[in-house]
Amino acid sequence: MTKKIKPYQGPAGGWGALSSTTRFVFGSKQPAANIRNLLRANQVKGFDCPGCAWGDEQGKHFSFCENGAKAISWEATTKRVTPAFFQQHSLSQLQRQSDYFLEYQGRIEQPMYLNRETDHYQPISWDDAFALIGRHLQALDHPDQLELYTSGRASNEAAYLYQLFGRSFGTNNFPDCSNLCHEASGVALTQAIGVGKGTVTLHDFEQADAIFVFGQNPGTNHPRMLHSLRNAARNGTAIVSFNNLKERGLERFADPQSPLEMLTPKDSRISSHYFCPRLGGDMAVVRGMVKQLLAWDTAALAEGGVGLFDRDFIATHTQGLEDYLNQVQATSWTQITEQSGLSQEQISQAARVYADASKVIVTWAMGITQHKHSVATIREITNLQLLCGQLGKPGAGLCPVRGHSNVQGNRTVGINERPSAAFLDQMEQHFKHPMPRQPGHNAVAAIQALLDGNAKVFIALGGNIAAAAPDTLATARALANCELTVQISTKLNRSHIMAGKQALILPCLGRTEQDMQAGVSQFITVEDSFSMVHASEGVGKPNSPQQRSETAIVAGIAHATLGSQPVDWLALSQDYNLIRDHIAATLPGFERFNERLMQPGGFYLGNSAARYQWQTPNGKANFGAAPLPESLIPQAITAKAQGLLSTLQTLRSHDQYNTTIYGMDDRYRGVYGQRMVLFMHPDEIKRRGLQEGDWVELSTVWLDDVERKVGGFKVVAYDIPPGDVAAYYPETNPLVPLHSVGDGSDTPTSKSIPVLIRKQQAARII
Ligand SMILES: Nc1nc2c(c(=O)[nH]1)N[C@H]1C(S)=C(S)[C@@H](COP(=O)(O)OP(=O)(O)OC[C@H]3O[C@@H](n4cnc5c(=O)[nH]c(N)nc54)[C@H](O)[C@@H]3O)O[C@H]1N2
Ligand SMILES: Nc1nc2c(c(=O)[nH]1)N[C@H]1C(S)=C(S)[C@@H](COP(=O)(O)OP(=O)(O)OC[C@H]3O[C@@H](n4cnc5c(=O)[nH]c(N)nc54)[C@H](O)[C@@H]3O)O[C@H]1N2
Ligand SMILES: [Mo]
Repeated sequence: MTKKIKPYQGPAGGWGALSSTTRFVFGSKQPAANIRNLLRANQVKGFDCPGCAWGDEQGKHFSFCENGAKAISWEATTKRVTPAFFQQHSLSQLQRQSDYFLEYQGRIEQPMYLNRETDHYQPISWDDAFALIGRHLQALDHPDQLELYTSGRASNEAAYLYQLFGRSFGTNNFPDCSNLCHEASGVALTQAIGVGKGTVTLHDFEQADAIFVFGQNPGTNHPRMLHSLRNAARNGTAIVSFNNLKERGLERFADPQSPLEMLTPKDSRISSHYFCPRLGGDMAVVRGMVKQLLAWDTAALAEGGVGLFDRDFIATHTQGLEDYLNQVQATSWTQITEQSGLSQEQISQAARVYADASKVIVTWAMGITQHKHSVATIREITNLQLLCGQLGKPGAGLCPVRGHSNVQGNRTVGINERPSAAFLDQMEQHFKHPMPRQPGHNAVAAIQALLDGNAKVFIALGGNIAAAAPDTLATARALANCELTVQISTKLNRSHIMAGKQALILPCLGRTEQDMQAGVSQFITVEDSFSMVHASEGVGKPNSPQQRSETAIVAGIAHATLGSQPVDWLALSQDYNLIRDHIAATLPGFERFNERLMQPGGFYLGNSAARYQWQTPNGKANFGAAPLPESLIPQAITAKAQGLLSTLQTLRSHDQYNTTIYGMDDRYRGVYGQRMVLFMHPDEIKRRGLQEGDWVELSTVWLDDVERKVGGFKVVAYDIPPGDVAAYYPETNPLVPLHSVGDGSDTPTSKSIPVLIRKQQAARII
């Protein structure tokens, strides 16, 4: 593997994407199976691509992208992690291997139990594994000593059964990947508009006059979104991007599925305007836009015009305008420009585009949600949209672009540590079983509970908490403290290695594989970012006859723990229609669930805010009137730092899916054959007496005295605001303090970590 840095010149997509897709699909041992799989991705009959949560365009013959192809081919490998593999590799040996090595070994073949005496995983039967879990859970002093983690790939059916199991057992401890991801969006939108989801549908993207994209890298993480953006750009829609980095996918894109575009990539522009604010500067950007709009509105009114704001909408639907506008007036341009890193002129330019558009969509992702003031930032974005009535009409609205393909569905069906009383009442009535009322643990609280010894058993329905969670060393200690850790997984990962005193790996089927129960092929359902619920049915032959569906595994655990209370778990796992009937009986919007799934493309769950029904305590859409944060990095930290502080964002490369590393390239950022790089502005490199290519170590400055340090990063000069730096996740997770979290969301602040950078003599991983 050659390591090099070579800036990328072409559009996103294009020949690079085509050749990478081809390499992935044909380079594996089973190209025919990969092609068959890809042709069934995101089709009416077929499976939902496990890549991302972007919506499906109906009627398209191909509906996958380069990174979807990677996700599908990666899952559909013929390679297997067998008992012989575990005999060869002790746990201590596996601990020294990279994340790439672990996942690359293939699919886990059969259930495995960690024998601490031999330091090796060894086979265990399904029945014995379930019985072991049942014994542990029955021995707990309190149901809240159990933590039930979920990653957003789980189906609605598996997730529903999982939450029913947890609640029937007596706990609301449902930490999940959302807590590390879009939690702030859910919190802010629920406060403001009464529903924690986006208000737009895919169709709205065709009708918008302007689309504002904040803190998101769709070229890598939601490549199918580029089709929507490209089509919109061609139709004259203004696309205004705010990103700390110049991401190629937001600049230019050529559709690898269009021969014409590939040969004549003339009109590949995506963004009409591209601004690079400082990390965490977006709240100030939006505040500035509103300040400018307010000035224009006031001037227009003074001249006898109608003004810019939608006064009818505001009067009928909202509360809190006056406090908010007072807050806007009290915010100075000096503070706005300092905090955002953009000039007043740049912000006014963005405001002009906004004012000129009659229909505006705002989208965002992790660049917005993983900061201390993320909830306030999303409230600010919502304020902007409310002021101009940009919600609930075609071509306008709010669009948090979700991560995992079914993360939104998991939440909808009850993976929530703070369920509503109405949901619990309904569950209680339907299942005639008491449901716990005390709030449960989110991801950070669960890790803390494990550290404190207040929780003892950790079960994970997918994901890789050991690598995905912040403060890697603390998380490792938390997992090691467990009496039992259980990982329901497709592939080997860090969480199997950073295990509890006793540990199980339970291998499951993936989304792409056929799931036979009682002789009948089952389908599952998922919900995308646009609240579309649809069926997904795997087509591939399972990689091993020993792997079971997630639903069957959850049912097995529940049966071993609770017998047949309050439902016959095993019967439900034999026929997923029965689970959907329970969903229909307990969740609003799922009436006649099985029947409505028969519509091609599924059905729209609806969004109350898009219908102007505000499910907030005061029955209105609410403006938020938070001041800008005093400073982006807490002053106590700046005071404590002895040296030149930088703000680090931790982000994804083009060749990874969260903690799954497919390869060592990040093509659009010009990085090849390596991941241990630190992107820095050339002036910053100089200011620190460094040079490109130097090796550095990073250490976090935080309020406690814990040393958080990683080393072996190579300095790469990059177009990034001075003072901000960027490096890949999960290598940098040891730097994120467990309790450095978003206000009101508890999401780790993975996009703004105060760090010191020191030169190292040679590359050395600490
Ligand atoms: N191929 C692939 N697809 C994926 C994933 C994957 O890992 N690989 N992950 C899935 C998941 S779970 C998720 S949540 C999504 C993640 O999708 P993204 O949110 O696109 O993921 P990140 O790589 O974290 O990128 C954050 C982007 O925000 C920018 N940014 C960071 N901080 C700021 C800021 O303060 N302000 C502004 N304006 N910009 C900022 C960064 O430069 C970067 O472009 O993708 C999903 N899809
Ligand atoms: N520093 C930093 N940390 C972050 C982030 C960041 O930007 N920076 N992003 C955060 C975000 S947005 C998220 S969503 C989390 C992700 O956190 P997780 O969802 O916990 O992690 P993933 O890497 O997506 O999980 C990958 C593992 O899932 C298993 N898997 C894959 N497919 C399936 C399946 O179909 N079923 C089951 N049961 N298992 C399967 C495989 O074993 C694989 O190893 O990470 C968060 N952590
Ligand atoms: Mo995510």
